[in-house]
Amino acid sequence: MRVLTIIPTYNEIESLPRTLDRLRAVAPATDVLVVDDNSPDGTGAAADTVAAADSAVHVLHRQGKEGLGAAYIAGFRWGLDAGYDILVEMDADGSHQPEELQRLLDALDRGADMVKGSRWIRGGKVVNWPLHRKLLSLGGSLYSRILLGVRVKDITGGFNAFRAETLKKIDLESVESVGYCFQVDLTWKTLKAGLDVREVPITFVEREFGDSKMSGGIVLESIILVTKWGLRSRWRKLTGRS
Ligand SMILES: Nc1nc2c(ncn2[C@@H]2O[C@H](COP(=O)(O)OP(=O)(O)OP(=O)(O)O)[C@@H](O)[C@H]2O)c(=O)[nH]1
Ligand SMILES: [Mg+2]
Repeated sequence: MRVLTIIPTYNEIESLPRTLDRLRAVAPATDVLVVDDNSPDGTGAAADTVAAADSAVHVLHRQGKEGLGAAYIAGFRWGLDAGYDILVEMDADGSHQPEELQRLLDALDRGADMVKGSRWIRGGKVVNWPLHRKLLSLGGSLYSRILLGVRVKDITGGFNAFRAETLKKIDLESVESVGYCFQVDLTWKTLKAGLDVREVPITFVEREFGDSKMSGGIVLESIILVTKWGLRSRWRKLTGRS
């Protein structure tokens, strides 16, 4: 099985080299694709330096900042075209532990179509997050769970592994979200396709370096889109349309 871990970056000059070092050390058989949106701090060039010395590391340079969702879609297309069997999403900022990647891959091995690293199931943890971030994440997950009628506990989580077939079955073109709502969008599309989404516990660690890209606009996007998807799905059920 060929595995590609996709890492989107925007101004992660301090975090990215550390994350790449850890990932290459614990998962040497896994290839990596950094998707950089022309970071002003030179993250793209730093990624190129690593890639020049390590043939398992690749870099996709994009013109400008278009959001996490667009970066991942470009990364998925690159990975599917290159024939990878498994595609993984991982943040550059050290919040997702490369040492826990195998846990996600093992769950795919056991038959899941998509595996989510989960902070909010037994065994999952969050380290160094202030109360308001915990509440925002828990609240966002709870709201999505109720509106969409799904059981996934950490639907906004961004440490995810997919079989290539899963990504081919969901319509990536119709992904409409830009911020972290993208993760809800992908999970929702996978569930709607009738596929098997499982959660495994992870330890999520607050970034040590650089700035979060989380904003009020990203939260608002999430509330609007999740409400729209939830109401649309209920309406379709009521009116008998699929
Ligand atoms: N290519 C690209 N990467 C992005 C963009 N926005 C965020 N990222 C990356 O996506 C990952 C997650 O972004 P974060 O800023 O950590 O957002 P977050 O994890 O939702 O928020 P925090 O919990 O505050 O860290 C990081 O590796 C970012 O560098 C973007 O517009 N383009
Ligand atoms: Mg982060």
